Amino acid sequence: LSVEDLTIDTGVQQMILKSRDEGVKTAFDRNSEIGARCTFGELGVCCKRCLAGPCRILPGGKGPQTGVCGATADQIVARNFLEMVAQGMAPHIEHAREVALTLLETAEGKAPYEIKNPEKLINIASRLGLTVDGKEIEEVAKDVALKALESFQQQYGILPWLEMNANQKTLARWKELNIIPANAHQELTVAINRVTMGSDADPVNLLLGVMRLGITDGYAGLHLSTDLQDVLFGTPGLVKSKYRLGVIKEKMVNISVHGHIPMLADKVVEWAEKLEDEAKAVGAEGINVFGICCSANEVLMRKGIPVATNFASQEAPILTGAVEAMAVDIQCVMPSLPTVSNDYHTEVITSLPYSKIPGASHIEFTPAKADEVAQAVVRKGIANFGKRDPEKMQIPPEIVDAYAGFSTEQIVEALKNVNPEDPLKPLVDNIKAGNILGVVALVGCTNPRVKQDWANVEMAKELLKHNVMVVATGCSAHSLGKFGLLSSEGLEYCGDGLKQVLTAVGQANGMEALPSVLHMGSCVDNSRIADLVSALADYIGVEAKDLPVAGSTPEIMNPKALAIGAYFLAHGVDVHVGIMPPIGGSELVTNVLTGSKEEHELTTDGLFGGKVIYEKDPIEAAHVVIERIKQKRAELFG
Ligand code: BF8
Repeated sequence: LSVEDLTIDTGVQQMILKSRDEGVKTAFDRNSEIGARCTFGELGVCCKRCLAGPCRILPGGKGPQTGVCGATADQIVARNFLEMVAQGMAPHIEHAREVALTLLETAEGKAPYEIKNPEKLINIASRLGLTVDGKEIEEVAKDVALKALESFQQQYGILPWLEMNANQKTLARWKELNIIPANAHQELTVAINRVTMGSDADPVNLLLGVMRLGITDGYAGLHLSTDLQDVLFGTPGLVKSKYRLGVIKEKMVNISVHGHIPMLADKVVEWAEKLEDEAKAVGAEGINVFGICCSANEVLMRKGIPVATNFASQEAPILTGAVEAMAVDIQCVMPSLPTVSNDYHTEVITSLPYSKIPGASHIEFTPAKADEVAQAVVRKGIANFGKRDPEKMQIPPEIVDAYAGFSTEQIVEALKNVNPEDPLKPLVDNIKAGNILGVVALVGCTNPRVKQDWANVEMAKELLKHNVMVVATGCSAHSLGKFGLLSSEGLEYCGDGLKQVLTAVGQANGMEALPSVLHMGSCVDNSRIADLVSALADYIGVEAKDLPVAGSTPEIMNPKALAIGAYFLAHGVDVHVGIMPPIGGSELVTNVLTGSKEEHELTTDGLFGGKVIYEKDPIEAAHVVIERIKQKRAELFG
């Protein structure tokens, strides 16, 4: 395939060509080499639950239609899907647990972080029903951290963050379906238990289990992480930054942060500033920290750190020959990075004891040792500056301006400048009037199976053109940032109604206009999108399922995005996927997830109010989503 077929990012195209010249393989090459995917795997009909198998069901009714134990395609597909969603949820709940422990250690004076947002901490404590009056802020932080840790241990009742946030009507529906989680670790163990050989064999019950995991993911993973990170690192506000590989600076020590959990990334940024003189002493002009994937989002949202690229092209920064160190933590980090860096001078540094990669250096991170580890990372970068091979250096020059930092709080602040007494009114009025047709959250990944950034960008443009307000997180937001959609440049793609609203709100805030798409953060920050949707639903007096809103993940890669999708779905919010999850081998499972309530009684649409929409063409997908939005508008506003 030509590079134009692999990615629309011209800088990445240049790096793929360079890698080929230099005999280095990237994910794009490996994707072509893998070729057509295994049909059984794609359809979800391969069962590896026991040593009597693996068994696989032949599609189309030919050959064996059950495994050795008698499991049917419906049962096999449902169990595999539940397991995949559990695998997607685990990283989020572990993320949240680690942040909660960091807050606890910070409160106890054992970890070198601050409580950057005491107001948010107090607000959370009060909503959790904890006493705050007369307490030192550290004491409140400790109480909140301990309450957060109950999300992983309490045996009965409701997840604390769920109880604190959920809409009562939605909660009642979940109670009726018996899918209220009490503790995230238990949910994970139960999920694995129910899919083991000889356990849950009821496909519909298994799919209800998927929704239960989605709820767990949203409240014990996403909400908990975002809330406690805001307490520790500050709630994001409007920042201006830059995108694309051109953010790598020829004359500076370049250090990349990559992964997800912000504890190390935040400290690397801090120590890069503090150790600037040491970089100058080796002949560099300074230290330039940039990000990849969701670590990028965390430090972009709070500190305006620039972003080089997203998941599919994470090897590209190394190929520039100008990156001294890449500090990684966990999730979405390709194990190929140290192999690629063999041919360049980049030092890939892993930091967690349960996430090592052969060929990488390893500096073990704990919150207590955060300063020490971050200094070591930055000093490794400085030490590697002199090891550059000028012959191999090539930095694609393109840079694009972008705005980020649109936390729910920031959005409400911006709206307050339009209507101080009733900030949500202008937004709701414009939705009612049709200037804004609806809201779509463009979330998730890039995936070498899809031309990088293309589906994300085309989907966004088509939605904007039809006056759909777009908010974004994760690597999707990065795709949009690279192509000017996170700035007012993107207004040219917006329909008139949306353009007017974005301009009016922007001008009320001293900007030319708001960006065409609002960047709301990392993948755990999908909680922010949920908060915004809940606020709108509460304002109108309905549930999330009744609103003209949807989620879309055109270039989905990681099962984490499926867990987030299940979270949206449990709230009755449609989820568009550009790549079909492995459920096609079961008509029943496919129907439950993608069918409309009018067509089948027992669907997520019927039970929850939202469904999965599969469409790989982004323009087609935008129109399917728009039709559903129109349908929900008609039901809501008549
Ligand atoms: O959590 S969007 S490729 S980096 S999984 Fe991974 Fe997907 Fe990127 Fe962030 Ni989310």
